Amino acid sequence: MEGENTVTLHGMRNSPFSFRVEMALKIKGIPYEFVEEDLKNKSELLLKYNPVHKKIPILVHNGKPVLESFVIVEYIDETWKDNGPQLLPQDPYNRAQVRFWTSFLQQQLLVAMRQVLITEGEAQEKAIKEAIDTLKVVEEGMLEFFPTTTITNENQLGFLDIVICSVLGAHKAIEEVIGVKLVDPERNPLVFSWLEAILELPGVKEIRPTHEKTVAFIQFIRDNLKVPRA
Ligand SMILES: N[C@@H](CCC(=O)N[C@@H](CS)C(=O)NCC(=O)O)C(=O)O
Repeated sequence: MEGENTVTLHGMRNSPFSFRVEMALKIKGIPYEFVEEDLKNKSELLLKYNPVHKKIPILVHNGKPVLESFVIVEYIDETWKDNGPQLLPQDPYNRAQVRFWTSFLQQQLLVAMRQVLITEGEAQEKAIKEAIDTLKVVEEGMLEFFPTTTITNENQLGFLDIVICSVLGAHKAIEEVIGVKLVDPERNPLVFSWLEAILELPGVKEIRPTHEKTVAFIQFIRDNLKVPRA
C-alpha cells in the first residue's frame, strides 16, 4: 500500500539490524507495516529497494526506500521530530559522543560477539576473552550514559539504548548455546541492569522473538557459519 505517509519495514524478527529500526519506530510511536523477509528466498521488493547490498532492514516511506540501520534510525529521528523523544541528542558534542559509542558497539562489540559464535576450541576461548574485554571497555567508557533513573517506559530511550539492546539483546540465548556467560551481572553490573530494564519494557517485548526462537536462531548461526578448525 503506497500513499500519504505510509511506512513499511522489510525486516526479519531475529535480525539485530531490523530490530533497531523497529525499536525506533516503536519509541517514536509511528504506525508501520512489518514485512518479514525470507533471506533464503529474497522478495522482488527487497531486491528492487536494495539492489546494492540486497539486505534488510529496508524502511519504505511513501514508496521511497531508506537503507542501512543507523541511517534509517537517524532518518526516523529527523523525519518525525515531533513524535516521542528525540533519539539523538540536540547538542553536537553530545551527539558526537553517542555516535562514537554506537559505532564502537557496532564495530568492536558486535564483531567480538559474532566471533564467539562462529569459532570453536582455542579460537573460541580467545574470542570469549576478547568479548569480555570489550564489554569491560563498554562498562567503563559509557559510564556517563548509563541511566541514573530507572527506565520504566519507551519514552526514556534513545539511539544508544537501541544499539546496546540490538547488540546484546540475545546474550541469554548465546549463553544457553555456548554455555558461557558473556554479560555478567558481577563483571558488568551497569550494562546488565541497563539491558534488563530495556528488555522488560512492553513495547520492546512485543517486537522481540521469544527466548526459544532466539536460541534456535543462535544455534542456526553457529551451525551454519562455524569456521572449520585449523
Ligand atoms: N549494515 C547493515 C547490515 C544489515 C544486514 O547484515 N542484514 C542481514 C540480516 S541480519 C541481511 O539482510 N543479510 C542478507 C544477505 O547477506 O544476503 C545495516 O546496518 O542495516
